[in-house]
Amino acid sequence: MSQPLIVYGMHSPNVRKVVIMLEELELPFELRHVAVFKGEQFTPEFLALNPLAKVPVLLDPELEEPLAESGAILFWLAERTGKLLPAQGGARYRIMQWLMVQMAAIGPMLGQLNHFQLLGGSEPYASGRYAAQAKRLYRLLDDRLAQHEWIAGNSYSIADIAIYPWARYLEQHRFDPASHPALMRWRNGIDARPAITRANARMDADFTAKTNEARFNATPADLDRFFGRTETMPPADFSIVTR
Ligand SMILES: N[C@@H](CCC(=O)N[C@@H](CS)C(=O)NCC(=O)O)C(=O)O
Repeated sequence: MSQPLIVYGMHSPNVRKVVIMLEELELPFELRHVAVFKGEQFTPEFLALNPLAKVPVLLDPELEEPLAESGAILFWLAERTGKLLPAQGGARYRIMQWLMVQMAAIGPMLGQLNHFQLLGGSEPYASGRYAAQAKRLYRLLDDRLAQHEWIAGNSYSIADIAIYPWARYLEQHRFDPASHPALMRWRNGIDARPAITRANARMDADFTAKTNEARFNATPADLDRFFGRTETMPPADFSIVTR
């Protein structure tokens, strides 16, 4: 393959999944930073890549159009190369199950916990709710990994790659690693993979400083837009639900 793949992204767990996958597959790729804290995802140029205005987005010469959603990107790259996802059989669908758990539950719930616990949202109801969801999800992972070497069974797969960047938040989310020994065994095993070292280096070199700079230079209006805080929000009395 001559032309490198291009990944639009930032320093974030959903982007890290794709960078890890590309390093595992040893495919050549370029990274392009999107300053989401400054609203670059809402420019017409970026919306043409992903109308949902989120990173990551993959440009691959083998696809006619840009591909968004990290789970779809992992799925595509696995199918494109025939690696990290069997072509058929029960193991394939077990991997899909855990990929969906990541996309539907782990990412959204831990992402909300990041917002309300780590980024300074001050809503006790919200941070309590998402901490409870996170507790349930970290417990699910630890229990699963106590029974299986890898999340979907006997082989390292795109399900492990999808979950790993989010599982790195365990301590920041104030859960005890000692209470999650199987999760820690699995996480340490992934940490030791050469592709992870390379992916971390690429993330640090191409994204970390730029994302921090965008975040610290964001105006209050930029942050309101990024966090979806607007003056038109209904009051938090749930009346909209009953209307
Ligand atoms: N389900 C999506 C989530 C992507 C996502 O939430 N991306 C964040 C960064 S991690 C983003 O681009 N946020 C910008 C925004 O929502 O305006 C995926 O897994 O790709």
